[in-house]
Amino acid sequence: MSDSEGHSNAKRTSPAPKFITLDEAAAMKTGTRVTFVPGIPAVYAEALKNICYVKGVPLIRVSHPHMGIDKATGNDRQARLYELTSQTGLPTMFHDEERPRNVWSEQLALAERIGAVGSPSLIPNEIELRADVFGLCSVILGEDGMVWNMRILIDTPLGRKYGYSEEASAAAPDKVAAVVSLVDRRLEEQEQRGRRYLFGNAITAADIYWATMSITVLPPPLSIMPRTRQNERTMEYFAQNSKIPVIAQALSPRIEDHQRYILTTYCETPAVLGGDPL
Ligand SMILES: N[C@@H](CCC(=O)N[C@@H](CS)C(=O)NCC(=O)O)C(=O)O
Repeated sequence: MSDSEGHSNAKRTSPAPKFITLDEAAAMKTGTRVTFVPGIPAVYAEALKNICYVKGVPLIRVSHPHMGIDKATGNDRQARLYELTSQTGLPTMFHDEERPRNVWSEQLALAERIGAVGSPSLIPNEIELRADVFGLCSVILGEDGMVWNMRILIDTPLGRKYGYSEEASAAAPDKVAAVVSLVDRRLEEQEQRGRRYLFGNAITAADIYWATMSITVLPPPLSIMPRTRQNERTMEYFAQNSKIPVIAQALSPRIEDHQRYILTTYCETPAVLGGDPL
């Protein structure tokens, strides 16, 4: 889709979506089922939801089990997810009777394949552009990338899963800022050509992933990302990240404009999170 073409982000989802259980999702033989934590914009899940929205893929939401031990039973709360998928990452995606997918690149490829006829192509056919899109997505979503380093800014159980240590945490702000600056340079080059997208003259997966992941360092207004009882602390954490000096310095009006443009034009806004809206 070119700059000049309009795009509707008309609401299709109930503000109080239903979440089915993991067992219900696993038993289904048709449909696209994705795990979420109700009320929380966990960014990989949020990004996949946005990718599927752009592709016109209707999602069935599934409750992702929390990390840790269930106090009542003493069992690992994610044991069933592990049994089904040999991993515990959020989001896990089931489609029809295919194998579950839990890595963003595989989830993207699936969404591209099952997307509605006429939906934007998020993976460019042109091979150089495709390499550019996956290259940028890798430093945003991959190991030791922007989100990975955002997670180890502070010491949490999730951060420990991703190698939190005092040294790794001290290096993280520079690594996050380096990706923000890279995106800013890209947007500047595109701006000089009169383009609003990260690559070429049309939306790609890189725009959707970046606009969504950037909320971890640049929280959008409530009209885009509403507050829920479950996400208040997460959003405060994201707001704190935006004030870390090296990150604050890298964030530019261009980054903000792009985030707002992509989220309000292509994704469902206000984001539909479930949980308990405030
Ligand atoms: N596995 C995903 C990334 C998703 C991810 O890192 N999810 C985190 C939450 S932000 C998670 O669930 N980590 C815990 C786990 O994998 O058990 C990918 O590579 O695309």
